[in-house]
Amino acid sequence: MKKILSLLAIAAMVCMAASCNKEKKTKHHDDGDDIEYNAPIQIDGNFADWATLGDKVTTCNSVMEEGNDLKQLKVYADEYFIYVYVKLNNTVPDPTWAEGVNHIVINTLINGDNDIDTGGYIGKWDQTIQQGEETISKPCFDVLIYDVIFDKNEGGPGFTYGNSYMEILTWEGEPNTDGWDGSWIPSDVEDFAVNNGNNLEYELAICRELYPKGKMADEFTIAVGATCGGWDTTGWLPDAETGSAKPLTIRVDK
Ligand SMILES: [Ca+2]
Ligand SMILES: [Ca+2]
Repeated sequence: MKKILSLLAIAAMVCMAASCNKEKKTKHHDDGDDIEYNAPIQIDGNFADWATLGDKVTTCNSVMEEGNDLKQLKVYADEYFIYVYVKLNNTVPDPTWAEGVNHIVINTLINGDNDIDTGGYIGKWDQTIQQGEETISKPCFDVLIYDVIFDKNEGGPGFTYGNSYMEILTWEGEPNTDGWDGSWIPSDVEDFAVNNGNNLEYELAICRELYPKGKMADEFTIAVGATCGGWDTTGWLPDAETGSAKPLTIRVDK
C-alpha cells in the first residue's frame, strides 16, 4: 500500500511539475477540491499588477543612501506561489554595475521551513539567538535561486538587461555554517521559478509545491542579494547597513 501511495505521489508531482509554470491552471486545494488558479501576478515584465495587491504585499526599502544596488523588495505569497519584486538601483548616472560588467546575479534566499536549525549561509541576514551572553548566528536559508542576467550589449556602455538563466542550490551542509555545500538542480528550473524584468525592475514567481526541500511552511523568511560581475555582494534587501538586518518574514495569504 505504501508503495502504491508513493507512486501516486510521484505521479502527482510529475503532473504538478508539468503545469506549475502556467499562469492559469487547475490546482488541488488542501481541502480536496480542485480550484481554478488565476495568478495575481503575471511574470511578464509589466509591474502594474503589483499595485492591485495593495497592502497584501510585504515591502522593504533600502535605508542606505548609496552603495546598494537594490532599492526595494516586495514579496507576496499565496498557497501556490511566492512572488518577488525587486527594484534595481540602475537609475543614477554611475551605478555600480555600469562599466565592465557582462552579467549581474539576483540571489533569492529562502528559509522555507522557517526553522532556524536547518540551512545555512552566514551572510547579511543572520537570525540570531541568545544563549547566556553568547549570540549565536542562525542564517538558516535552505534554498538559493541563483539568477544570472547577462548584459544584452556586452562590450557596449552601461548594462542592458538581457537573457538569463537560473539555477537552484539547496543547502546540504552542516546547519548554520558558511559556504554552500549544496547540490545544483539544473533540471526543472522553469517549473520551479520564472522571471522577467528590465534594467530597473525584476519579478520572479516561485512554485511552492515544487520547493526542493520539502513542504514549505505557511510562514517563512526570505532575502534577496545581488552580485555584479563577481562574487562580492553589491546589493541586498533587507539591507545590512547596521550589520544586523533580518530576512523578511512572509505569511502565506490564504
Ligand atoms: Ca507583472
Ligand atoms: Ca531553515
